[in-house]
Amino acid sequence: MSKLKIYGIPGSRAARVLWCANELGLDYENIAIHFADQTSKTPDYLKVNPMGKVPALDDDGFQMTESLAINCYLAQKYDRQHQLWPTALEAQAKVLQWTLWVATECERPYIVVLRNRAFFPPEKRDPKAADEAEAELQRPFKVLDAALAKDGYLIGQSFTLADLNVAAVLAWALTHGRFNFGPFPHLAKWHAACLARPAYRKVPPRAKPL
Ligand SMILES: N[C@@H](CCC(=O)N[C@@H](CS)C(=O)NCC(=O)O)C(=O)O
Repeated sequence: MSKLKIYGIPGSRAARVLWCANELGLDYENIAIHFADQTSKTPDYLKVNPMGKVPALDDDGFQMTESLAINCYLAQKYDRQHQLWPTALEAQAKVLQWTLWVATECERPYIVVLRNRAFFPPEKRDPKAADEAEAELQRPFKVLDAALAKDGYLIGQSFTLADLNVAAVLAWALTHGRFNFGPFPHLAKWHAACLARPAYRKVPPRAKPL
């Protein structure tokens, strides 16, 4: 059996998968494919991810892409303690609900904010686009804040893959995006606690953003 391979530099969406693999205590090789150079567009890598994007996974010959789907696979396969991946069907459905929610309701406007406040060179930033995207995020952030108000986690009273996937998508909100989480105290507290987890802190610091 070959070692699990996670393709993608940590300063990319591969960080989401590295975090999950660390939570699960997996032994893996992180292959430093960069999204912004040609390493993600070589014929060999395109066989792994025909989109030419990172991350991608190779688990002893089983290959897949999509950061949040990879995390669902890893948690279902390797979470023997059922900490990240709950046992009840309804709780598993909720993990998928929150995972798809963050991907469809939050990620696009969130990236627009990051790009226009931090990642693009200053002359290419569009402050209006950033403000509009941040305004769009108020509704999902309000929903997230309310969902966290009772127990501090998205499902039950402990950290699951739902928390990991949602927090991972929003991971650079404070460091790069300069979001104001002030109106969302439960979200702010939960987000800080998620990013303080040793498994997240083990992900190497970002050399370059997204
Ligand atoms: N939905 C994909 C998005 C992957 C993605 O866009 N990755 C970026 C880096 S964070 C990338 O590889 N971009 C290179 C490109 O667009 O060619 C996922 O979550 O895995």
